[in-house]
Order: sequence, then C-alpha cells, then structure tokens
Amino acid sequence: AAQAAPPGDKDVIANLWSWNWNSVARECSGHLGPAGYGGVQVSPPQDSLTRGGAVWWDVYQPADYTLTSKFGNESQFAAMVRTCHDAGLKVYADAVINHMTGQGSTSYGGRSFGKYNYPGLYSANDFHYYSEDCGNSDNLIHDGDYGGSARNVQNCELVGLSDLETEEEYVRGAIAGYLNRLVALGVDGFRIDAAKHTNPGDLGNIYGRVSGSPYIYQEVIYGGGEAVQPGQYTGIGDVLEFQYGRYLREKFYGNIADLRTFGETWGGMQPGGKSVTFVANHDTERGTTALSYKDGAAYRLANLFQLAWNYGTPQVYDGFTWSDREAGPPHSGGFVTDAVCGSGWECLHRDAAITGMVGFHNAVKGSAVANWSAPNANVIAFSRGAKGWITINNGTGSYAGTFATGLPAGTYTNVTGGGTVTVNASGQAAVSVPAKGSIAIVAGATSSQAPVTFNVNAS
Ligand code: LAG
Ligand code: CA
Repeated sequence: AAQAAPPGDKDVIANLWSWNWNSVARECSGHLGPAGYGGVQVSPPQDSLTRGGAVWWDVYQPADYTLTSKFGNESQFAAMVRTCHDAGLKVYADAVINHMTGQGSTSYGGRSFGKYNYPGLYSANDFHYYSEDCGNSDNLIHDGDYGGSARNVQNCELVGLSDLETEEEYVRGAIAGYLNRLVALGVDGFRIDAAKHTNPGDLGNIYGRVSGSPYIYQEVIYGGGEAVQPGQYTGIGDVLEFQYGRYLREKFYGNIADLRTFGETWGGMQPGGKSVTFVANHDTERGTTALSYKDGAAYRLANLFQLAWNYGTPQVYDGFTWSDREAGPPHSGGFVTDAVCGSGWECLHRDAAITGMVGFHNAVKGSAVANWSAPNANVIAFSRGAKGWITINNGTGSYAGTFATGLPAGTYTNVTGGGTVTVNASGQAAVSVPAKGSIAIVAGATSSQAPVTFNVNAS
C-alpha cells in the first residue's frame, strides 16, 4: 500500500533525469547527501526500445521488465540504490506501467519484440486494442477525448503506445511483480508515468500488491474541464502538480508580488500535502508553459522560491543540455555512461544558492509563511515563522529596503550567496538585494556559528 508523504524531515527530491546509474551514485554521495536532499528520482530502469542514442524518449517505451537499460544494468542500479541510501537519500524510480513500446523491434537489453508481443511477458490479449475497450475505431487517444470521456483517455493508446489492460488480473500481477522487484532492490517509491491514462481503480489495485509502503506520486496533468482530474488520484497517492510551474513562469515573467496567496486556492491546484512540485521537468522544459534552465536567472530564482514556500514536496530538476527537443543525452553506443556537470549536463542541484535553500527548506519545515512584504512587482520577502527569512529580487536593478524578518536579533549568513545580514532587536534587517538575486537567512545559522548543511561547493 502507498504512503501519503515521503518519510523523514528531508523531503526535497533531486530529479536526475536521463542520468546513468553510476553518475547518480556519485552525485548522491558527493553532493545530494551532503546538501540535505532527501531523495533522488531516477529515469525508467526497465529495458526499452532502443533508438541507439538518437532520442530521449525511447526509454518511455518498455520492452521488458528486466533491468538492462540505457542507464546501466541491474547490478549498477542496485549499487546506486545502496550508495544513495548510505548517503541518506531515498530512491524513487520512474515507473512506466500504462503501456509497452509501440514501435521498433530491439531493446537496450538485446531483446526482440513486436507491437502487442513482448515474449515471456505480454501477448496480444493483454492490451486494450484486442479487447475493444477503447471506444475509438483507430484505437488512439485524440485531443478532443480529454474533454470527453475517461474511457477514451484511459483505454485508448497514448501516441500509439500499446495500452495495457490494467483491469486484467495477469497484467496487474505482472506490473506489481516489476514494482516489487524494484522494492526488493531497495527502491523507496515511484513516479507513476502517464497515471492519467490508467484508471485510478486499477492503479490502486496494483499499488495494493506492492510490498512495504513506497512513496507514490503520479503524473496526472491538469486540464480545466477534463474528464480525468488529479483529484481522482489523491486517494491512492500524491500527484505531480503541473499548475505549479505554469503559474511560476507566468509570475516570474510578470508580477511576483501576486505569489502571496500561491497554493491550493489557485485554479486547478491540489492541496500542498498531496503534491510534488517542480519548476520544470523533462516534458515541460521542452514546452512553452514552464521556465527552464534556458531562462537563466528567472529559473534559478523560481527554484529558490519553491524551496522557501510552504507548499508541496519540492523537486529540483536536472537533465541534459539540449537544443533539438527530441535529441537524446550524451551517450556511448546509445548508453549513457557519464553525466558531467557543465559538459552536456545541467547541475542546478549543485548550485550553492540552491543547496543553501535545501538546508533552509529542511530547517523551516512546519512553520507558516509570515512577514510577507512586496515593495514592488519584482521584489518579495517572507519568513517561515521565526525559522527562516528570504527576499527575492526578480528585477534588473538592486533593491535596498528594510524588512521585518521574524527572526531573533543576530548576524546571519546569507545561505543563497554568502555575506552576512544583521537583524536588529525589532527583528528588522536593512538589506540591498542584488538584481536577479536573493538573500536568505536561517535561525541557528548565524555568522559566528559553523554553517549547517547548506555550504557545499559546486566542484
Ligand atoms: C509521459 N507522460 O504521460 C512522459 O512524461 C512523456 O515524456 C512520455 O512521452 C509519455 N508519458 C509516454 O511514456 C514521451 C515523448 C513522446 C514519445 C513517447 C514514447 O514525449 O514523444 O512518443 O515518450 O517514446 C514517441 C514519438 C511518437 C510515437 C510514439 C510511439 O514521439 O511520435 O507515436 O513514440 O511510437
Ligand atoms: Ca491506459
């Protein structure tokens, strides 16, 4: 059975998308653990269609549930899980369980297959196509279906991918067997890919067959007026909150002072306690509705805001540098062998301001937002109770002002960039916030004390 929230006080998830297992392991012990991240999300670990390195999306087309993939083999995967655990992190795997590959004939693991035929695992009658359950004569999901009936969205084929008959006993058992194999290797939870395209009753049944209490968060992209809604899935796990990054893009290209009320009262958003948030993911960074690393300072500031704000379980995303939106990651013979920061790979998760805010996030947990101030459309400041305070300047000029911080008097370290901040006996600080910059302070992290967990160099 699923559990509702990630365990422990450290809940920030680094999403190392398309990273190979050996590089994830290196990152867990060298950077993520020391910085205070609580978990790492890794790419789909099962065998899949191979397009020989040309595209990123072949890994979302499962060919088998054995664990030789673009990102490494089973022993590398298992070693990565152990290393990340030793570094204090949970490991969450991207689980592609709505469908099997819809094209091609060979896999990373060297297996042969055809559409609706995956030897030793699934055959034709395990798919909706053969049971005539879809409702569309071409068996595909069409754009117009989303506003129509859940049956089309969940029983037809997503971009032609062979749609598993998840109401069938054999299929449920096979999927649960795959998830249990990962749990046996130490996996702590799952991002459920394309959950919107599987009936939540079927998913609940499958989760019920999984041992332990993995943390489950599901990809259910919100659309106003659609037949399938994220709220239909919050009874069986958490959901990825797609409105979050959409609104942040809108406000960081508009008026960040509007963020004062940001949260579940905003259109389409779920309760924070049911949501995993992200400024970008691998799909949204390739679209037009979210900020991405290509947006530079605004993207970084939005991530700092995410780690400071009291809503959801935050994810910090890093994939590879790209210009062609279909192109795959750097590879050797199709396989990803080394994710090198700054050399084809993005590493916001190592940024000193981001790691400082991971420490902030952990330190302020449970404290409400207070002391909100927005002197203009580009500058905001708020505290989390008396535990931490941040100001963000999204403008192109520096801003000097005096703010109520909610913190006791003292001289604090700016955890987003160094330097000190003096808070007076009335709890106020006079600061100059750099253009496209930030200042954040944490109770207990005064400049006379040893830094807490946020002070990790990006080397
Ligand atoms: C997800 N969400 O529901 C992933 O986040 C998303 O990235 C996946 O789509 C999708 N589920 C399926 O797991 C990606 C690409 C698609 C790609 C698909 C399968 O965004 O473009 O489709 O993975 O690899 C590709 C081709 C299609 C083709 C399809 C089937 O782009 O043209 O029809 O494969 O052969
Ligand atoms: Ca389906």
